[in-house]
Order: sequence, then C-alpha cells, then structure tokens
Amino acid sequence: MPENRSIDPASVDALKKAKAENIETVWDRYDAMQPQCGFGELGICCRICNMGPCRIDPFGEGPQEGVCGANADTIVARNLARMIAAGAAAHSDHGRDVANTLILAAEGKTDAYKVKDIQKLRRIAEEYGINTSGKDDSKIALEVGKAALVEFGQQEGELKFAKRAPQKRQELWRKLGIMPRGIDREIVEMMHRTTMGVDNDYKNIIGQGMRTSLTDGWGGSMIATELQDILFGSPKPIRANVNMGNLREDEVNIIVHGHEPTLSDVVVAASRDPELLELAKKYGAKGINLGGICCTASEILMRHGIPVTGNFLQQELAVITGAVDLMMVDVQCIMPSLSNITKCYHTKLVTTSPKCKIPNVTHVEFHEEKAYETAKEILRMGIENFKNRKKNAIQIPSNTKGFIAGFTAETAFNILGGRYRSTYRPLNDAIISGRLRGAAGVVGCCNPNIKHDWAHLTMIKELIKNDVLVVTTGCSAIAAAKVGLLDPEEGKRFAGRGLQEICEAVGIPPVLHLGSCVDNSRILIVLSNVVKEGGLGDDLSDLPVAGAAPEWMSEKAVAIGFYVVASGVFTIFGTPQPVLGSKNVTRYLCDDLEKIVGGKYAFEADPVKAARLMIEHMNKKRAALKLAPVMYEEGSLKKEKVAISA
Ligand code: SF4
Ligand code: MSK
Repeated sequence: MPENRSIDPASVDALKKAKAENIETVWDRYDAMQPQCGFGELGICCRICNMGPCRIDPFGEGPQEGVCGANADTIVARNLARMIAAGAAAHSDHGRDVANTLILAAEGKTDAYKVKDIQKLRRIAEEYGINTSGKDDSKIALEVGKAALVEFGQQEGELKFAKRAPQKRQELWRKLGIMPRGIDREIVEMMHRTTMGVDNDYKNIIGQGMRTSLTDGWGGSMIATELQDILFGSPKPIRANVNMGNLREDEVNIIVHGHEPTLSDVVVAASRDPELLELAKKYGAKGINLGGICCTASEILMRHGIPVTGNFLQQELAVITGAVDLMMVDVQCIMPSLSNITKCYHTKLVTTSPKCKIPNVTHVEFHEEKAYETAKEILRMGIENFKNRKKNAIQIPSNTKGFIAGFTAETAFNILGGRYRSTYRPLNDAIISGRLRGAAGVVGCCNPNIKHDWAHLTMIKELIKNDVLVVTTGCSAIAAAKVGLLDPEEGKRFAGRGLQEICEAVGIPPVLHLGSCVDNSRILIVLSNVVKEGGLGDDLSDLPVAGAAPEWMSEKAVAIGFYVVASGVFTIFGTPQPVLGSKNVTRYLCDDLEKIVGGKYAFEADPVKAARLMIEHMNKKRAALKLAPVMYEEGSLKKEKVAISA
C-alpha cells in the first residue's frame, strides 16, 4: 500500500501512479529482498580474505570464529570501521574537489567560479596561518586552496580545523591518540588495520574508527563547507519551496541530484542564459525550471533559493511524474535504478562525474575549466527533450510548501542574537534560563525500512514540543520542510512555549536548515561556539544537546555518527548499526564510550522513545551544569496542538 510507504502525500500519489503503470521502485525491491541477510544485519559476516567468506553463528551453536580465528567482536568492529572509512572518504573526496576548484579559480583557469565570500576567505587564511598582507584575493585563495589540500596528504601533526574544538576536547583526543593527523592517512590506516590479520582488538579498531571519522567532521566535510562558502557564497536565510509540486507542466524541468555544488551552481546561472531561454521557447516551453534532489538540492537551495523536489527516496518518484525532462547526477546517493526507470519515461539521465558512471547512460564529463559550457550542453539536452514528453503520462502532485533555509553557524545564531547580533550570548542565555531545554541535530537519510519521512517528523515534533531547538541537514531537512516545520509561522505552532517565544521574538522557525550532509560540520562549529561563549561547561560533552539519524541509510551516516559521538555528543540511530552480532562491541558503543569520549550511541527505532532519550539526556546535562529548571512544563504549547498537515 503506497500509504504505508510514505507519509508524504506527494510521494504516495507518485507511488500510486507507479503501481498503475507497473513501475518498480526502491520499496518493491526492498520487499523482494525480504528476509534480508541476518548475518549482514548483525555484522558477523566476513569476506575480507579468500579463506572466507566466514560467518559467526549468532545462536552460539555453530562456528564462533572465522577460518583465521577472528571472533564476532573483531569481525563486527572491522566491518563497522570500514563503513566509517568509506563514509569519511566520500565526504572528504568531496572536500578535496572543492579545494581543487578553489585553486583553479584562483589561477584563473576557469571563469565559472570566483571568490564570493572574501571575508570568509581572509578568516580561513588566518586560521591556516597564511600572511594576507599585501596579497590580492586570488593569491590568498590559491594559498588557502593549497593549504586545504595539504591536510589530505599530511602525515604528521593535527588537522587545522580540529583546533576549533574546545581546548579540553582537543586534549582528550590527544590523550586517547585519536586526534586526526591527515585525512587520507587516517582512512588508509583504517583500511590497513582492518585487513586480514592486523588489528584484532575491537576497542583499538573503534579507536581508529573514531579518529577516521574525526577527519571527516573536522576535516574533509568542514573543508568542503568552508571552501564552498568562499567559492559560492555563504548562505543567508532564504525563502524557497519544496516537494514535487514544484515541477512545471509548461516548463522544461531539470533535476540536479547528488552532492556536489560545483556543476549545479553553474547550471543555476546557465538556466538564466537568454540563449537557452530562447531555445526553451522554441520548443514550446515557457521557461527552464530547476529542482534538486538530495544534497545537491540543499547546496543550490541554500545559495540561490532553487526549489527542492525531494529527498533520497523521491529520486525515482520525481521521474515517475513523467514531467522531468532531464536528471543530471554527480556523486553519492544516486540509485542505479534510475537508468531503468528513466527509460520507462522520456527523462534523459546524464552522469557528469568521472567517479560516477552508469552503464548505458549518457555521460557528459564535467571539468571545472569549461563548467559553463558543460552546464549549457546539459541544459540544451533537457530542452530538446521537452518535445518527447508523453502528455498523458504526466501527473504532477500538487503538493508544495514554502520554507526558510540558509542558516549557518554565523547567520543562524547572529539572528538568535537579536540586538547582540555578533554573539551567541542570547542562545546560551536561553538555555541557561531554561527557556530552551537544549538543542538537537536531527539529520540523515531516508530508508525504505522505515515509513518515509515519518521517523524524522515524529522525532522533530516531539523535540520542539519540549523546547528543544532543532537543527537539521540533508534529507531530514527536506522532510521537515515538506510539512511546514521550516516555516516560521507554521513551524512555531508545533513548538513548546519557550521555543515558541524565541521563534516569535526573532522570526525564525523552530527547526533550522543548516544545509547538506557535509554541512553537519556547521553543527560542530555551532557547538564549539556555544562552549566558547561560556556558562555551559567547557567541553562539547557538557552541553545539553543530542544528535540523531532516525532513518539512516548511507555509510556516510555512520561516519557522521562517529564524529559526533567522538566529539562528545549522545547520538541515536533509528535502526541499529550492524553491530548487534557482538555484545561487546554493542556495549562499547552504547555504554562504555561515554566514559571515554563523553558521547555514546543508542539505537531506538521508535522516534518518540528516541526523542525522550534525547530529552532525558539534556535534562541530565542541565542538572550536571546546575542550570535553572526548564521554564515551561514539558509539551506546554501556547496555542492548541495541531496535527502536521501536508
Ligand atoms: Fe574468514 Fe578471517 Fe578471512 Fe574474515 S579474515 S574471511 S574471518 S578467514
Ligand atoms: S543525501 S547521505 S540520503 S542525507 Fe546527503 Fe540524503 Fe543521506 Fe544521501
């Protein structure tokens, strides 16, 4: 039943259409995959050497060791650590590409990019210890780009941005031997240590896992975020619309999907090119309508207000509307199924990255040096495809919702600052006085193993109802936008009284969209700034905050989860990570780690129970800080409770 698969009416409509047209979607393939492999789910299958594959009997009756003698603890820890390495590699390679683009722009080898945020360029240059006096912006940008690249291959020392963490946190990382040295170095070492016959101590493996994840959060992802701000401009609060109702029947619909803004940012400019607009008219379209899916969507949303068509599970559904003339993909979270599904409609699918090709799919390779030309070429293909639409196959759901995005570590909390704009003081004071209970980051993917968007929205509603300010990124942010939680007027109706007062005073929604998955690094910066502001302890682990990925899917989510935990924050994953096959590893992650790094995991599929765990954790931290009691009773709404509307 489509209604059981998603709580988003637009997605339900598209699923009904898919059913009527006999089109297979991710949900159908998920059903066909049942029952999924229990060994894989528990993390106790090993195939890292050719004596295997081996699997541990979870009931204790069959083998308890692989052929080499590795037990469940080793196998589970190794598999998990490799997920962290893969996730960190994905985010970090993204960061590396942005650094390269900055260098090309500085060298004048591409005219598609220019430094847009000079203030930030100079600030980051200072952090890298670059002497800026007497240097022009290009020279500084070149040096910043090169300094960022050094962080990838660095063999010794410490990552620059890790120094943004509170002093106490840095000292702890050094003491534990998990302060990241170089981004590639930690990822390579993780892969080495998890090959056959190297690290067999699950605690030691997870230690390097945390170090590897820290190269992501405080390294690759943070570099991606900061350098993107320099190149494409730092986001500022901006109004936009979300959901498939943004597709247009009378315009050429182009969807950009994936994670990197380098090409899509130029596509935005090219979509306004008079020559292409003229061409669109020639083909009978009124204009060119851009929309985004997944994190590429968030990147161009945050900086240009381009509508978001949907999140991860909507990539096939957008095609099923029959109204997408071209879908352009870059890297990450791109379902291979798009190749088949686009063939059932008129949609042209185009891959653009040499790192991401799909057999029998048109590939237009993107190179920064001729970015605008490539963007125009792709848009032209979409325009020319407009004539191939099958009019009777088009069914665009009407759902769309307005919202505000574009918050960053700088803008969001400057706004919260009100008349004390440049400080975090009012935010800290709101927590100290008990008007706010605390803050939570609800992030991550969607997954057919949970009703689409349901866990994100249920958890967020429970949190804001209890005066917890929520920050969100990625697919979770898109879910929240679809029901009005990112709209100041609509969103505040779901907030508890204290949070509602803050929203009303400063005109923000109770849930702040901080950007794409790499922008989770903005959350780390926010938390570090809160500690620096004072009055809430001297480490990230002292703060009444928590994180969650209620519908996670990607290895990148595991890397994110680990850098958040290793930074001292209690974090909940909806479905468990594949570790339950080892009691020791599970206990280590969900209990022991708290005594070591101050953060730990919980796995809780019920989003209300998960939110309650987060709230309890905030209460515990508030008590430890001897803060005033929370100002208003739990769940006391100023106005009548309302049901979330679509
Ligand atoms: Fe089996 Fe050990 Fe090889 Fe893994 S490393 S496949 S447990 S023999
Ligand atoms: S896009 S990583 S499904 S959040 Fe970043 Fe969404 Fe998860 Fe991909």
